[in-house]
Amino acid sequence: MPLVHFFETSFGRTTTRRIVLVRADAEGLTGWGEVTCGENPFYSYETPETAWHILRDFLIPWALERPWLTPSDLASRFRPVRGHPMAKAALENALWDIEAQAKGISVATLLGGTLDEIPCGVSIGIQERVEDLLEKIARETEAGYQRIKVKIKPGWDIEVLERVRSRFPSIKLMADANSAYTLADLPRLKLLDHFGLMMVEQPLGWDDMVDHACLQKDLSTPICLDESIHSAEDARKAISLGACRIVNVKLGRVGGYTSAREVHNVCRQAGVPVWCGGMLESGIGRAHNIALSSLPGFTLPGDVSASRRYWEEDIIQPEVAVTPCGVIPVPRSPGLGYTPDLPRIEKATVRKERFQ
Ligand code: OSB
Ligand code: MG
Repeated sequence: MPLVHFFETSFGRTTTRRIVLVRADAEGLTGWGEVTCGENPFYSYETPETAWHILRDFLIPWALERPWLTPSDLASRFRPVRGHPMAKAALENALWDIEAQAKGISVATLLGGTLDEIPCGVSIGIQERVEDLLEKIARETEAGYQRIKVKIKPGWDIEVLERVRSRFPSIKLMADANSAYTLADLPRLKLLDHFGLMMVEQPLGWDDMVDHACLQKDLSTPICLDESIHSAEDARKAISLGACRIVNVKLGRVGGYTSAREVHNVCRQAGVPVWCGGMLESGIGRAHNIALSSLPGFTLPGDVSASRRYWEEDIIQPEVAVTPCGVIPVPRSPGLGYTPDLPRIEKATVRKERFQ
């Protein structure tokens, strides 16, 4: 699926998404999940090909074995596979969709979600020119989005943030470095404290907590961890080390709803706010993100935004839309609350495999 606009981070530019969807049929009901990995092993090691392999050769055969009673039981059964959280999440989440439909409730309700609407922010990638970024921030702010996240990397950071702040002195602003710095950049990173940022996301190593704890001691801007958090245990360790004051929860990165809810619970207990990140999802993954964001600890605006920011034509009906106040209402109809558009999905499909 081609993106409406390229999306660039410190690890590269994405123009077209290759998305693996999981469709599960059980007892006359159909559930959907999305593998949220990137096309290349840059954000994490997973790719559509590794996910296909892990799903086909391990997770799907295990899911077809009985008995299992709940989606969370299946998550436990997946535990012997080390890593590959995005492959696991796609299948587990499809089963939450089915379970919710079977009970006649929404996925949000099944999960224990309490929020009726979720506050939305946007993530704006690295642009060719600072003027393009300022233009985009103006547009998204006017559309009602409650906070702006900009991507930074060495060479696109302090000067860019200075321009953004001088044009938009009072917007809620944050920066995401996707691991583009090391502690050797400490003097430069300390300059981030001048911009009144809500937080800086994952400035250091993608698998690091120790250096982030070191950095947080010298930084008044809160650090938010993304890449480093894969489980509730990771969240507990990061919080106890002082490696972050905020956590970005992504369903794919933590391996599905069961784990995402545990991460949420650990953070909530510790008084650490969480928000839901994004992975340039199609409508299927986006709908799951909305359900997750209804949990009570999701108090900060996340990266879940309108379908039209990504796609000419999304693969769900209705498309995800954001109100002028910058919120998405949480659907309470059975399942995801958005209907997969089968002809659209069929049209975009290049490979299919079926298991019985
Ligand atoms: O680090 O949050 C990130 C997109 C792809 C990979 C990693 C990240 C992102 C985003 C975009 O920031 C979030 C979105 O708009 O879906
Ligand atoms: Mg991030």
